[in-house]
Amino acid sequence: MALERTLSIIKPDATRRNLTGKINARFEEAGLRIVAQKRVRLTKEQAEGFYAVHRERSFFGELVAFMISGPVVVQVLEGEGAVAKNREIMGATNPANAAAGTIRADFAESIEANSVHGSDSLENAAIEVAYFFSQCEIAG
Ligand code: RTP
Ligand code: MG
Repeated sequence: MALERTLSIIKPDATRRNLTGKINARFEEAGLRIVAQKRVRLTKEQAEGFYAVHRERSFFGELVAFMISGPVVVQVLEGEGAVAKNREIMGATNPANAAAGTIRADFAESIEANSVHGSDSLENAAIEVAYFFSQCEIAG
């Protein structure tokens, strides 16, 4: 399997509950390396741009409001098959459907406040990493 990079976001529900370290430990235990990381407050425009694929969905306004409701930690995870591996350890979008032992099963509050984002394909990972990080901010 190839070495990949994927974009991860620790969402406001998780930063509010001080879960950054616990979530980062899950990544590291799974063999993913945090090669870039910053804690930021997204602007409305940044959140809308990031989730633009969902702009026609009924939950778009609420999703954007949630993502700007507190600080987030945006990060680049690197590892063998990092995109799929991260999706696996995150668990399903709705924590009620997330497999036992996944981040969302253990930490998410709801389908919206579900603690983490992870890129869903290698192609989107490259776009999402570039949305938040320049090359010189990533140290692999
Ligand atoms: P993400 O993009 O954040 O990694 O999550 P995902 O792929 O598992 O889910 P996606 O379908 O891309 O949805 C993006 C985020 O929108 C919120 N959501 N709310 N109220 C709802 O029915 C609903 N559905 C989705 C969640 O925060 C989800 O992660
Ligand atoms: Mg998604």
